[in-house]
Amino acid sequence: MLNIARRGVRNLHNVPKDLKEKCQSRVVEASLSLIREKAKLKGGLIRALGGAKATTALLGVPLGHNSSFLQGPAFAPPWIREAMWCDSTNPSTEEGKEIDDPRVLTDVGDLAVQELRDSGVDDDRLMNIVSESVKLVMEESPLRPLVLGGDHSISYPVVRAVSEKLGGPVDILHLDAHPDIYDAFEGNKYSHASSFARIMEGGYARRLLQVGIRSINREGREQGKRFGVEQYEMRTFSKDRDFLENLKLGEGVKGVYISIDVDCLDPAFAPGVSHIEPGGLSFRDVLNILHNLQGDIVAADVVEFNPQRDPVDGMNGITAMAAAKLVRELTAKISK
Ligand SMILES: [Mn+2]
Repeated sequence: MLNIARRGVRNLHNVPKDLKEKCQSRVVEASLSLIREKAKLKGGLIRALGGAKATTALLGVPLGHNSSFLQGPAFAPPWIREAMWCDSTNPSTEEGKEIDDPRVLTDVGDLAVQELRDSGVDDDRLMNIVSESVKLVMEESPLRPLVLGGDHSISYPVVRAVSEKLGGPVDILHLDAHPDIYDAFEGNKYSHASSFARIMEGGYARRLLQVGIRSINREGREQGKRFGVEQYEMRTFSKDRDFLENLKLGEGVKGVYISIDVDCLDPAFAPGVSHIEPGGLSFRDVLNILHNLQGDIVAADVVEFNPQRDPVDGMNGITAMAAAKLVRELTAKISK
């Protein structure tokens, strides 16, 4: 269960190549068809209701095998959804949006990542499929994707899709304990520790602001300089707070993308992550940054929640509720 990377894929060695390719293509098409049809259904409903200029659409990408340590984030999306709709709280976000209004929030379900990998789809193709699924959501005005990870490797294909679909770069606000900007990690260019190197190389972001950083080495700083990344480290957060709580982003580009690694939060607030790194942001710090941000949020992701490390047996644990509240507040930020 822990090591899902090794499931499935290696059992296909004896299948004839042409049969394997034919079956793979059908699994790929079936996976994308489900996302496409759900996006059409939800988009049609919202357009019929009228009055929405931007509606947040959840898209789960349960992918965990590009983690360098644990793979539990592959199991996160259903836990986040359950916590979002937990009766212990109500559907109102802090600033008064109602997430049970389909014009504010809808859901197109999860991409069938494990089924794709079980059919032998490799990562080059899988990343393209993730991008394709994001574009299918964006096809259906007024839907805007809020992607539930998954490990942080998914941000690369998601941001790429958003930028390609909108026809230019975005500004990215990236909240994380780590810069995730290694050229490659343990030989994996798709590693969850390398997603922002791929994004910057691709020219998908004009500005990249990294906030909450407190585990960074020389390569992380050098890569940051190389790509012109604005890295705000926790050790200077008290000095940077005023600036970070009054951000204005996305002008002159296609909008703002927000990527939240749950480990940006101090482990006191969110212990259910793979890489526990003390000295992080409080939940209120993150909300202040989000609530006060000015800009058109075109898409977002919440990644790296690891339900296998959340207390209370993962059952509505504290980190699930934290991740869910981040999703709820991001929903309010995106929808209009
Ligand atoms: Mn991280």
